[in-house]
This record gives sequence, C-alpha cells and structure tokens, in this order.
Amino acid sequence: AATPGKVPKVVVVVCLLRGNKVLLGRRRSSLGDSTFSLPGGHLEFGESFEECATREVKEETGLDIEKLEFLTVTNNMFLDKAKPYHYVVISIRAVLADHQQPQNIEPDFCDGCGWYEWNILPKPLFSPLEKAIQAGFNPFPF
Ligand code: 8DG
Ligand code: MG
Ligand code: MG
Repeated sequence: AATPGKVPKVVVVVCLLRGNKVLLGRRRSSLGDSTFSLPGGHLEFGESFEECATREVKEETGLDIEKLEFLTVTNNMFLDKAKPYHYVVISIRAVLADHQQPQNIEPDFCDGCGWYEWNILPKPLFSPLEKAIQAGFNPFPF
C-alpha cells in the first residue's frame, strides 16, 4: 500500500573481500545500533552503483577498492519502527586495490571496522545482513 510522503531509498553496500575474510563495521545508528554491517550508503543522484560503492568505502574506511562486481539486490524493510525505512540495497563485491589498512573515518557512525572470516562472523549482525545470509547469500566467488 502506498504510504503518503514515504519513498524507498537506494543504497549500495560492499562485500570487501580479502582471502576468506570480509570487512564489517559496528554500526552507531538508530537503525541497528551496535550490530555489524557492510560498508555502504545512499546512492547519489547521477551515480553508478560502482561509483557509489567506491565513494562510500573511501568515505567510511579510507580504502581504495577494485574489481567491482554486482552480486545481488535485496528489498530491506524496517516497517515496525516509529520512523519506518525501506531500502533497495544493491550488493557489490570488491577487493582491495593494494595492501591498505582500514581507518575509522566516521567514528560517530561506526565503532570501527575489521576483517572477519566468513565462517566465524561476529554477532549480532545487522538484521538484513543476517537474514540474507540465512537465505543463502554468500559473496565469495569460490
Ligand atoms: P550516507 O549518508 O553515507 O549515504 O549513508 P550512511 O550514513 O553511510 O548510511 P548507512 O546506514 O550505512 O546505510 C544506509 C541504509 O542502508 C541503512 O540505514 C540501512 C540500509 N542497509 C541495509 N543493509 C545494510 C548493510 O549491510 N550495510 C549498510 N551500511 N547499510 C545497510 O539494509
Ligand atoms: Mg554507511
Ligand atoms: Mg556513508
């Protein structure tokens, strides 16, 4: 049903892979506070998915990424909130452009990020990421 004044937003998130590890940050946000999620953010007007992925990862971690590939799209809704959200989330896979260490550039929004083995992911994961993984999502090409 159409909700007056509400529109879905487009978000790009990045599965940045290094060996069998993925980069996750601990959120500081009213949505999913203290949970682990992928770097990413809102698609800006006129941007390609790859440009958005590259920009958001750089803004949030200082890292330069390459070999970007489209993975999947998910429809993530948080409707049972005082302020409901609806995101169309484009997931992109990427690797580091060279040997670099992540920095926490937005400490107000993230407690820091680190590399986690896919088989030993930290808890709690951000709910839409947890759901996707339960449904079989796996960003690794092998
Ligand atoms: P921006 O202002 O930089 O564009 O956005 P941001 O401040 O970086 O926003 P964000 O919270 O990182 O991402 C926007 C929304 O995307 C977030 O509130 C909920 C949705 N989202 C998901 N899954 C994921 C995910 O795994 N990682 C991130 N970062 N956002 C996600 O539904
Ligand atoms: Mg973000
Ligand atoms: Mg951002």
